[in-house]
Amino acid sequence: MAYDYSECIKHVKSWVENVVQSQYLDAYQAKELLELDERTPDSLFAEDTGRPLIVAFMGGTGVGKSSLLNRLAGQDIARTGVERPTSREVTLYHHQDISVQQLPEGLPLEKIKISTHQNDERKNILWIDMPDFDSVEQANKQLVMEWLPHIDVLIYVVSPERYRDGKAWRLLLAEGASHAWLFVLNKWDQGDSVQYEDFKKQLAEAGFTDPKIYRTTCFPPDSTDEFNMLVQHLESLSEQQIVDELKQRGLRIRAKLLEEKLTACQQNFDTEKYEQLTAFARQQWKKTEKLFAEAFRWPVQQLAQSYADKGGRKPDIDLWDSWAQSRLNDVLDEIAFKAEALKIPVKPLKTKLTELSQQAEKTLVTEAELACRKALIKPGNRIQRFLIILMKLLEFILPAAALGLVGYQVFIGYYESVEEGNPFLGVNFVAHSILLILLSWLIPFFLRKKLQPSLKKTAEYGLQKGVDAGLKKLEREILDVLETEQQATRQYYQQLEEMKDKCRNNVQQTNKQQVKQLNGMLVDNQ
Ligand SMILES: Nc1nc2c(ncn2[C@@H]2O[C@H](COP(=O)(O)OP(=O)(O)O)[C@@H](O)[C@H]2O)c(=O)[nH]1
Ligand SMILES: [Mg+2]
Repeated sequence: MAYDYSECIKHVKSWVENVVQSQYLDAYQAKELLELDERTPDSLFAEDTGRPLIVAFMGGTGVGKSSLLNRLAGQDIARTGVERPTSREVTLYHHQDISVQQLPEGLPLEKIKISTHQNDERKNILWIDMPDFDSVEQANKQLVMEWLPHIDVLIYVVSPERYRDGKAWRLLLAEGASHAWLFVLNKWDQGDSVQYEDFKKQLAEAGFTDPKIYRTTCFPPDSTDEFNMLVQHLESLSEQQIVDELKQRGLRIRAKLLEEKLTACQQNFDTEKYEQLTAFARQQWKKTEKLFAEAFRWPVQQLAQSYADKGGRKPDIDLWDSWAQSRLNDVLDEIAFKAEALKIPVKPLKTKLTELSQQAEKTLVTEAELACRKALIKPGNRIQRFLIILMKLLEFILPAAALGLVGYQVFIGYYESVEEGNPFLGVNFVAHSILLILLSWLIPFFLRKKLQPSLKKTAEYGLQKGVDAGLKKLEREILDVLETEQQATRQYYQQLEEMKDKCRNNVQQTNKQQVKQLNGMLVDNQ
């Protein structure tokens, strides 16, 4: 499967930009990923098939890079030190059939000089003479850095007196593993074998165990030097197979770097920290809830009294005051501070907690009012309500039973007085009957009145219940915010994992046989 590295990088970058925008990453954390390089040697060409090997001369001022290219071309295509103390331009030298369609972005065209040739034997190599890397001009360094990702083989040119030049040497150490390298010890007419051996030793320390060093003399030209061997070596590398292998190697290195950076980025999305934050939030809320429960007792009583005074209509007293708002903000701030200490993305969390804080009064007051209304409609608790209904029934049943009993006695008394001639019911009976009927009604009536809660008590009971429910709801909302944040974090972590997988799966594995021809040119065998 073709590995489209630049597509992958573009995808990563647009992902990072989105995450930065949604504030789950800050600019500093995103820097590494945003600075990823999309450039490859292939990106110089529009077509993906059959490109030349891209070879560049690199090194300090005056070591003879331009002279080497001119010697190769058989004509003066690059300016040498005689004309200009430092080269400020890049010279491209390639076959006329090759076209570099996509020059590095942002490079001024006047900084590029292109010379073409018609030698078909050298069709597969594109040569680049880089500007002097160690010159005082910052722009030169920038030019080299812009070109570097597009190069397959770097020819590190030194002279006997400057073979471990400062800036260029540091670049070799930094970029060593990312390219294939050949070395030229130019101005060999001024050199000796001690310098050659020492240079070799320095390269071994830099990671090149068996470096390919070519000793050349360009001025005056010496046809017996190793220049032709250098050219032959490069020509042998220009077979499509090797170019492809170099290309794959470059991609593997880039993919590995990308994977490392994606892994490093995953550290910003640690979901386990949310468990700690949630535990902390619960603990803090417990304290706040206790404080609120005590603090709301007084306004609840006041409010209940007002309800009673207004005969159950809604009074103009606020349950939620600035004190309550401040306490809530305090606990939310503490949660945000903790998140910051745990290195959890705090900005989106703060935004959500602020929204919650702005809605808190409404949440609590709505719950309190609702519960109060319910209580006013259905006063008292269940047992009270049951007993009240029972008393209401007894108020009817007991007097009815007493009446029945009295009626029966009247009927029996009348019958017996007629049958047996007994005297009829007396005044005593009448007084007792009235008392019985009265008491059978009065007792349940009195008990019902006693059981019936007052308007104030009913309102207070409802409001208290509502405040408790409101506080529980606020706690739920806080925990919901944390859960949402945890989910978002988990999602970002997984997206990074998917990007890593994609990048890993698309890279072809090393073909050791092909790498053999690159022996001595690579720092490691990636
Ligand atoms: N003695 C000697 N001088 C050389 C040799 N190669 C190049 N030069 C001179 O070194 C100077 C700098 O060469 P140039 O190619 O411009 O170096 P660049 O800055 O690396 O491109 C010029 O004056 C060349 O004539 C060489 O092999 N031997
Ligand atoms: Mg030059």
